[in-house]
Amino acid sequence: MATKVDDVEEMKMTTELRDNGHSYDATTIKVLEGLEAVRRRPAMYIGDIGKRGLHHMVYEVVDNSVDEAMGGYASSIIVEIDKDGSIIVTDDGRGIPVEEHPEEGISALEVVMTKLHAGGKFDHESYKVSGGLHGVGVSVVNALSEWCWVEVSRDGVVYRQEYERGHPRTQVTKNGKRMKVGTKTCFMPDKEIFTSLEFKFDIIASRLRELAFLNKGLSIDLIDHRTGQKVNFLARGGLTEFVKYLNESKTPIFKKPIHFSKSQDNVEVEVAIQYNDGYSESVYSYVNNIHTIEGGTHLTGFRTALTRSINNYASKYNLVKVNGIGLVGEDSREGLTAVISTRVREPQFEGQTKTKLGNGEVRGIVEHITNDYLGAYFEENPPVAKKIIEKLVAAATARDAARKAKELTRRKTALDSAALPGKLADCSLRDPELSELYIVEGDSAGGSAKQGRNRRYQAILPLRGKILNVEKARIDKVLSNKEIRSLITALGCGIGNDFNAEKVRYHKIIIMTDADVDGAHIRTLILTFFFRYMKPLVELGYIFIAQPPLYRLRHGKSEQYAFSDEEKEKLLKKMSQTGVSIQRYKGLGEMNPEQLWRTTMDPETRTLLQVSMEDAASADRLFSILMGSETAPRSKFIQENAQYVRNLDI
Ligand code: 0RA
Repeated sequence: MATKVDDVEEMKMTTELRDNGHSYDATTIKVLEGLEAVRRRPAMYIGDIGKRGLHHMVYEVVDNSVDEAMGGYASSIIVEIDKDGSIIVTDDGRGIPVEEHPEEGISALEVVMTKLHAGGKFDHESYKVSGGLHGVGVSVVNALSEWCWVEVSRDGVVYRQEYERGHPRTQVTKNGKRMKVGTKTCFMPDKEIFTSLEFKFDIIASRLRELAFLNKGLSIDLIDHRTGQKVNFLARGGLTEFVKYLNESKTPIFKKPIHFSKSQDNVEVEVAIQYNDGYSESVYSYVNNIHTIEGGTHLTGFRTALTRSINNYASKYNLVKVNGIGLVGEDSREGLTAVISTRVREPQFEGQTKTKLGNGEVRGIVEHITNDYLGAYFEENPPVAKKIIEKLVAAATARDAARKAKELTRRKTALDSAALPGKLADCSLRDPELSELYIVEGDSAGGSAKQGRNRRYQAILPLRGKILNVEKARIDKVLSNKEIRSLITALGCGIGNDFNAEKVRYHKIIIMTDADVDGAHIRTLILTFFFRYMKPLVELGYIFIAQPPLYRLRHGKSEQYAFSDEEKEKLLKKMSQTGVSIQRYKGLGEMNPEQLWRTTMDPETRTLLQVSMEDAASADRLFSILMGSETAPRSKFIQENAQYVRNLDI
């Protein structure tokens, strides 16, 4: 999420830039062969040519080493960011084969590095991913690198080959002796391709941490030679540790996560579960180490089995006594933190972002394994079972109250604009793709925004004061909060089980708060709401943060705005410094409608930060640390991340 200050900086992008990776005129698309195709249309292979795509290059190389580890051949991966900004990935696996490839007549290493989709040809047994962002093959990374080299240590010899923009620059040569085995790949992303070349330690670290949790016992080091920063990830407990990590700032209702793993019909299933005393659900599902954002058959199987096992136990021992209300799926997930990791031979990915598992057979397998295990577990651990059921009965009772509150909101939503909140100044266009909603802090700034906006496509919703902290409230309380109700009604997409992203009335939802500590807090509160209750809007990239200026510099008739202290200094130098008057904006309310439009709302001149969610698990944990009730993890987090949170009020 764009809550970290450094990420926010990185996410400065105009609409134009964002579209860059995909703006290919259909008439220019030819059938291209080999790596030239990759260089002509990089976005097709790695998603985009910005920050995200750049980091996918690292993941792609690391994934190959992880595959080797999953096969049981490697136990350590070292990722280094070198001083020059290149990446080095070293593993202790068998080494990429170097002998002549029977069909191609060249070294297998050269085939792997220079031919598209050659990656999995040697190894039918492994769980390689077909399609999607990962699994495109290391040749794609090579093609998009200014230079690249690989060293393979096998049979006591080091083999080496170098490449330039995907083409071999040397033969595969023997380069000395080494007793160790493994593969070392180094690449420098091509500045002709990427709009940004700077690797972020934190972004790479998040993915490596996730991989370490998902691959029990695999040691992954990250070393940044630019700064000397180092970290090692190793999770001997696998998903158990993942769940504990996610629950770090929450209060679990039993100590040891429930953890099991089993295979059936070539599908491996691993699950860890721990309930906490909070209200939100944090369930993360993976297929072959890929986060399935949209879920799929494995997740459905898990959910069905969880609700069934709990209900079975509860009715067997007569534990559910709330007016005959049984526990439904929604109740069984309150305060649930769980990770489901599956390994599937030929995964079919579906959905808008190709992150939804479609394989039908997986559902029954996960359901069966989960039912079997949980049934036995509850019988053997009655105190845990009772604690869970006690909590969920409370949830079911609250569900009743929530249903009433929700119906109120829904009835209003169902009506047309007559039922929209009174404070909303709607736009006249009805096409969501062209419509923008500004969520504005305070009535006075809301007033300026209403006057300054382009009313054709910009709607304004002022929110008064701080909205409810949804991290600390159950859904019934969330839904009875006036400010949140206005927001839900204005958006028109419902909430909870009725949520439907297709109904959202605006595809740009822009949070505009003051550039001070309070503003940062309100922004985080609103983001927490979106993250917990309307996550797909975040995933679809509909949530933005407006960037109001911090200073106005005036010199005679010329007027300039600065959005950071550095920018102010630069402008001061340019404007000759004498006779420049500087105004520091403390709030949006100090700008008149004209100024607000020009600096913060006019698509021609404004900068919007798009809130992205590369790493949902980390964002989840971040929100519970920032907004939850435990203070110890919060102070620890602030001490450790002082540089990132200086603008957040916590
Ligand atoms: C296929 C076969 C063998 C090794 C690998 C793939 C391999 C690929 C990568 C990519 C990064 N690190 C890797 N390590 C190993 C070995 C076949 C054999 O030795 O018999």
